[in-house]
Amino acid sequence: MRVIANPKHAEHAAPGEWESGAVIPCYEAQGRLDAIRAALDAAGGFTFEEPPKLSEDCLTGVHHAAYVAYLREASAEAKRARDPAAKQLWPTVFPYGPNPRATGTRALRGLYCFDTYTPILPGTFAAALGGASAAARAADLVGEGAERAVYVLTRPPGHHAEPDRCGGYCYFNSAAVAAERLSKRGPVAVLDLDVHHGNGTQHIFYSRADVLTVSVHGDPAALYPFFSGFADETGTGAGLGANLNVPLPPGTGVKEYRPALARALDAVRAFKPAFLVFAFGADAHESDPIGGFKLSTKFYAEMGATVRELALPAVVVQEGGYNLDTVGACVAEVLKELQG
Ligand code: Q9C
Ligand code: ZN
Repeated sequence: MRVIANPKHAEHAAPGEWESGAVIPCYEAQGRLDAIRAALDAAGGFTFEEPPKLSEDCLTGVHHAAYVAYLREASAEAKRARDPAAKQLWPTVFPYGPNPRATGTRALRGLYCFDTYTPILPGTFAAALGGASAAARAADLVGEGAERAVYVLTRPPGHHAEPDRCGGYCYFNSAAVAAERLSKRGPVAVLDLDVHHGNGTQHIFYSRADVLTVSVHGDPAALYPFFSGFADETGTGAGLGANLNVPLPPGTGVKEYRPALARALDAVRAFKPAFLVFAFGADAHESDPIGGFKLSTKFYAEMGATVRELALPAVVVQEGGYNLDTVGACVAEVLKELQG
């Protein structure tokens, strides 16, 4: 299988993350990508390449131009700064009140971000654009029919990124970039099996009838991103009926996940898409430090085989998965079976 790797991922590495008043090591670390790559190397049958060019054009239709410009300029500002504190831009205050006015830099930090997990660092823009560009390349290869399945090896992840906000370690929504690109050629289904709800992807396509978004995830009453991912979110306007959320309780294991996955795949089949975008996270694995689900490594092979039964040309985009000792095996199992 061809793997399009984000050449710039290492330029983004958060020094820590803020949790309940303390700074802890950031789960979304550079080593994640190295671990996945090592596992695919060991498995064999994967070839690695970079996207031919990095271009902001692929973000059109996915992210607002003002947000893209903000992320570009804020990253450049962090790069120019000499004071170490000014090399990390963290939001502290978020919009409030009936008429929030964001003019100064501190307001903009909160305007374009929805949580405290997602700082802007000197290399954030380049790393995020590298992932989006890799996803665009993969979509073109699959869309042209040159490949049946292509894997996008990238970090930071993307599925929490909203049209005009970063959050959840995500800046540009690479899966949405692939889906938007493919949607020019036919209807697309996005299947999101990261343990967290793909709020950004849902939002980006919420009113569109030509892109189905389906997500199986931890119940947002108990798990990040908390504010969306509920079962009654089904789309709006022309997109009504083209969004499916399957929330599952904390502690979900294979027995409960299997029928939820079957339901998600039935919805994909019923939509009759021409293409699949598979937003894949390994953070539903039993060893994941933040997911709270209990899927086994063996089940990841079953997941790949089940998705393969859809028989759809597919772009697989890497999302979460935070145990450096197991994330590689999960990815390798899924991709080996998906490939057949
Ligand atoms: N105590 C993705 O998996 N919350 N994002 C972490 C840890 C943020 C996850 C809390 C989780 C974001 C792409
Ligand atoms: Zn996740």
